[in-house]
Amino acid sequence: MAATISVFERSPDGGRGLARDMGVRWALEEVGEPYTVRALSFADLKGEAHLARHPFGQIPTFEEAGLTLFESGAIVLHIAERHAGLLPAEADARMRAIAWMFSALSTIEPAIVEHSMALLFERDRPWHAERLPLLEDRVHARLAPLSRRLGGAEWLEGGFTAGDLMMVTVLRRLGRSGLLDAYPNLSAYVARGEARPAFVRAYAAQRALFTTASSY
Ligand code: GTB
Repeated sequence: MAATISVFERSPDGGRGLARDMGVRWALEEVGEPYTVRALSFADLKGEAHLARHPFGQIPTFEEAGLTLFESGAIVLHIAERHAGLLPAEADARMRAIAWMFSALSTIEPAIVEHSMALLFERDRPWHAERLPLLEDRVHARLAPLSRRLGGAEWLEGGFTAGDLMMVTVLRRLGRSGLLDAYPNLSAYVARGEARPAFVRAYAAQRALFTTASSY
């Protein structure tokens, strides 16, 4: 039976694929697994039915054959563990790819999220202009070593892995901030990820929700 994932009925990103269902969709497309979508309003997210799936009332969730999961990283790891194509077979290489997934979510993403939250919600605060450069510095403190490590390689550990999928997904959240521009190899890395046929299909699928009628 196909997996079901929960997604925003209408993502605040306007269809740019920046919400966390994007990585899950991408992983499912990479391994060729079909899935169905439960599109939820913000009210649905906090209703009892969804809170039973996700304790924090968020997207994404994943359900398949009696298993219900939340946390996009755990979901992508689950997909990668059970299907060929996203993790190397050799044990050490496999762990290195998983380490990059953790790195994307716990080392790189927090600085990016903090920066984007400041742009979205703190522009009218008196301290915004003073705080923003500090947040930009924190993003650069993560991007510079990542850029150095990637160097001229195509992917972080040999072939494309779930580590790259998660890293590209996280870097895409920099959106139009321009912060990636100082790192041409990281910009090219993100573009390579976005050019993968599985990414293109996942992006089109989330965007399709914006061509159908909205409830708000
Ligand atoms: N750690 C969890 C995971 O990785 O799954 C975090 C899940 C999460 O933050 N979900 C967000 C959510 O459900 C959506 S993705 N928020 C609703 C709520 O908490 O009530 C975060 C997100 C939202 C919007 C944009 N955007 O518009 O660009 C980007 C990312």
